[in-house]
Amino acid sequence: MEKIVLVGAGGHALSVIESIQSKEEYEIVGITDAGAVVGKKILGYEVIGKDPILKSVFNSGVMYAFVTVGSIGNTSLREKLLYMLKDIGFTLPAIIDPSSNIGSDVSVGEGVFIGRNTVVNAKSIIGDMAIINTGAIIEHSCCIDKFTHIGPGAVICGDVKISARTHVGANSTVIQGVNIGNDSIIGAGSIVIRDVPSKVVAFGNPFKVVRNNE
Ligand code: JB3
Repeated sequence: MEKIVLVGAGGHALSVIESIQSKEEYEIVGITDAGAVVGKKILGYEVIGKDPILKSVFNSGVMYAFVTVGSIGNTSLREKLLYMLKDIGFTLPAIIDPSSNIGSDVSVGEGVFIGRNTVVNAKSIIGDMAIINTGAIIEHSCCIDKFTHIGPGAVICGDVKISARTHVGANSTVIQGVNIGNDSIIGAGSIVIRDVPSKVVAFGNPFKVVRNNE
């Protein structure tokens, strides 16, 4: 097994750790966190310190790292942590839960998390650092751009394009062929039946744009 260090010891880490544990691919050597007490255990794995220790973790031979801080509408911390880890030299793999069902000719970028009981159908592209959370469905030929988070149970129908850093809330449905712009937030339980511009907050059935997300 390859050694991996996790960055962030909150709620999202719980989801990712369970997926890593379900496969014999990576051995977790510890978790860095900005606030948690060193020595605290998260599902059996120790908080080993704050991010400045990551250089020494890399120098000790750990080549893999994963950002286990999530995002709900603001991806700036995940972006900052990705660039910090790459500067040190870490490789960020995709963590794909073994219960997920991934179709043919699907492309998955670096640092992506695909959680439990998800489906990603043929010819979809999942961009770097995207989160496809528990039970989400990404139908065929979708493009989910970098840092975008598809929340638990969301259904993204075929040929949908969702641009960078957008958040689609839990249990939302996006019908086929729709384009959603970058840096937008679709509230939980929304029904998206036409294109959504960039940098807006929208929710409802059918959704309405309620404000800018600048
Ligand atoms: O909804 C679902 C299924 N998951 C949510 C996920 C997507 O987002 C989850 O329920 C949470 O609401 C949220 O999880 P996340 O991002 O882990 O948030 P939280 O539980 O608040 O934990 C964030 C952790 O990151 C805290 O322990 C912080 O101390 C830590 N943190 C903040 N800044 C940091 C940094 N850790 C490191 N290593 N470096 C930082 O710069």
